[in-house]
Amino acid sequence: MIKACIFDLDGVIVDTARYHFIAWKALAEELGFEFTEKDNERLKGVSRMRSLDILLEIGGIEMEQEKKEELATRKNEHYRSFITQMKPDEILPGATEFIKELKQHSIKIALGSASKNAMTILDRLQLTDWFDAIIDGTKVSQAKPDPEVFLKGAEELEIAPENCVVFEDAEAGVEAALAGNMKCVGIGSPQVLGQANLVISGLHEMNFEKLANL
Ligand code: B16
Ligand code: MG
Repeated sequence: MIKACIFDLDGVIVDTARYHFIAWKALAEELGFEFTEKDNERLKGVSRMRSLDILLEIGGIEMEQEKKEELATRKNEHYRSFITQMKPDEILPGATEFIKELKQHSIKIALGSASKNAMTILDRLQLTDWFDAIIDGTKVSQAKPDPEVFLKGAEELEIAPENCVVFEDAEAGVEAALAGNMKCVGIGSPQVLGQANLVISGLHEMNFEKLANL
C-alpha cells in the first residue's frame, strides 16, 4: 500500500538541465573545449563535483582539487543567476495537479534531490509548502545510486520504504529507489529507465489510480 511519494526535482518537477547546460558549456569554452547537449545527458542526477569530473574528463584536463572547487563555485554562480529568476510557470506539466491529488488522498510528499540548490528552486516555484519533508544535496553524504537520499526522506515522513514510491528521471535514481526497497516510476525513456515499475513521459500521465496499481 502506497503511503508516500518521493520526488526527484530536476527532470521530474522542473527542467533545470538547460540551465546546468548553459553554465557547464560556458566553463568548457573557457577551458578551451566543446561541451555538447549529448555530453550534458551524462550529468543528469549526478552531483556537482562529479559533474565537473565528467566535464574535465571530456576535455582531457586534469587539475588540483582547489582549482576544481573554484570552477565548481563559478559554475554554480552562473547557474544560480538563472534559477533565481525562475517562475512557477516553469513547473513541468501535471506536477502541481498530481501533488494536489496526492494531498487529497492524504499521501505524504517528500523531495529527494541531489541538488544543493533545491530550496531556492522550490521557493521560486512556490512549491515548498506542499512538501512534508525535503532532502536535498546539503543533507546527504552518498550520491545516487546509493539510496540514502530516499531513505532519509522516508524516515523523516515516518513511512516504511516499502510504502513509498519514488519519481525519478535518472537511471542512477531508479537504481537508488529500488536499492532502498521502494517502488519507482521512471520519467523519461523506457530504454534507459526500464528497471522502474512504470515508465511515463511526465507527471501529466500520472494519477492516483495508477499509483494504487503499482
Ligand atoms: P547542484 P536532481 C541534480 O538534481 C541534477 O539532475 C544534476 O544535473 C545536478 O548536477 C545535481 O542535481 C547537483 O545540482 O549543482 O544544484 O547542487 O535530479 O537530483 O534533482
Ligand atoms: Mg533528476
